[in-house]
Amino acid sequence: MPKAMITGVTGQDGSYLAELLVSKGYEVHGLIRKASTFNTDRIDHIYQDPHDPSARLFLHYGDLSNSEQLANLIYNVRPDEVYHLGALSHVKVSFEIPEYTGTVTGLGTTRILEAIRRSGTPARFYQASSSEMYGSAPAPQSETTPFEPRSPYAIAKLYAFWMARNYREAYKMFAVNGILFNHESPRRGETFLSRKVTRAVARILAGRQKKVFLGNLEARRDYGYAPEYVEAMWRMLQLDEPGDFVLGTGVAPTMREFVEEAFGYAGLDWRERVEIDQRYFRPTEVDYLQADASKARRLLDWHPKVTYKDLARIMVDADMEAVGLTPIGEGLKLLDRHFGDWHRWASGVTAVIRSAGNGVD
Ligand code: NAP
Ligand code: G4F
Repeated sequence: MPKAMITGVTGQDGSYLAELLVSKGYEVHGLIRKASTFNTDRIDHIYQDPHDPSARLFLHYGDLSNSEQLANLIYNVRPDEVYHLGALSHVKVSFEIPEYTGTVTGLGTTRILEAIRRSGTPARFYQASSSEMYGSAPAPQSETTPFEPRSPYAIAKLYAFWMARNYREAYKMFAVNGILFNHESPRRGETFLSRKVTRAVARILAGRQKKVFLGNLEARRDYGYAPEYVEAMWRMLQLDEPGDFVLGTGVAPTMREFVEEAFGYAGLDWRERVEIDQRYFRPTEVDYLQADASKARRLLDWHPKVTYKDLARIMVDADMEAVGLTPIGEGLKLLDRHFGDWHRWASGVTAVIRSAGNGVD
């Protein structure tokens, strides 16, 4: 049975990836942080008591800021594949805690790479690189576009990108960079734009909230559906040779267009419900991210199906269900049509959203 280790297993992508790998017959080991509140909501539905012989997901406490724990874990588990998804992933927050961002999002990658190297395990390594690294580089961006990062987060990710490349070249490690453009889902954290908006739509419909405060709505993001992206992460580690891959849909709406779509789907006029608040603007913004994912189409046979309009419907439906409303239903039909069972997340997502409580913005 192949063994995988996932850092960031409690996050959006980590939870979908854990599901995918368990469904493919992997034994999955996830790194989780010790918190005083429950932080495993997104994976509770696939977690079983480790004493159960059919258990396939095992969780280990650790932190990306501590190399000793990481080294022990990799030495003891000896995974075949390591998916390094853990990071401080919020761009706006990275401006507020730039040093911590460097330690976790940047140096965290070095700690894992070094733990693999020193353990002598021939593990394949996936680095969660980001389209944010392109910053102000003109769109569309591909694997050959020079990076022009515009945030502490992007700069930390760029350092990590080059560390993965360096270990590939220096130590012949099978290390890949997935340069992923924005991918969203009902499991997206509540403070990212897409989820903040779809959650607000549902809560407005339920009478729990009157309006939502947002920042710059003129930036463009290439929006895809997260489960499709984790499938491509796995494909990257099955290749004969390691490489770097851009993943995105090639379609980049403004955030205003996404807001319009989500509110419009629910029959609401967004102009009556959205207020612009300077607090949510960034000191430096990334204006235009649009993927040229032709390499992934060619070498990974990767063809994402979900558009940003579909995404608005899927996420509004899920958030409506979470607040106890009957979903409008187009999003659920889209998932059925495109994917069938795996992406229906019947047990998982609803529970996650229900337990998410009020959150913050
Ligand atoms: P996410 O939902 O924010 O998940 C981040 C994960 O990292 C969580 O499990 C979090 O744990 C964990 N983490 C944070 N700090 C940690 C620390 N000090 N030690 C150990 N674990 C820590 O992010 P995501 O959207 O799934 O993204 C996954 C990865 O892809 C991230 O590296 C992100 O930067 C990158 N990425 C994301 C996108 C996107 O559009 N989603 C695009 C490009 C790249 P807690 O649950 O305890 O907070
Ligand atoms: O949803 P966002 O915070 O995502 P952002 O900054 O694009 O970063 C995400 O995608 C990256 C890939 O390019 C990942 F690497 C990163 O980890 C993360 O997953 O913001 C999207 C856009 C920005 O232009 C932001 O300025 O929406 C704008 N925005 C407007 N109002 C807002 C808000 N963003 C947030 N989070 N909250 C607002 O109220």
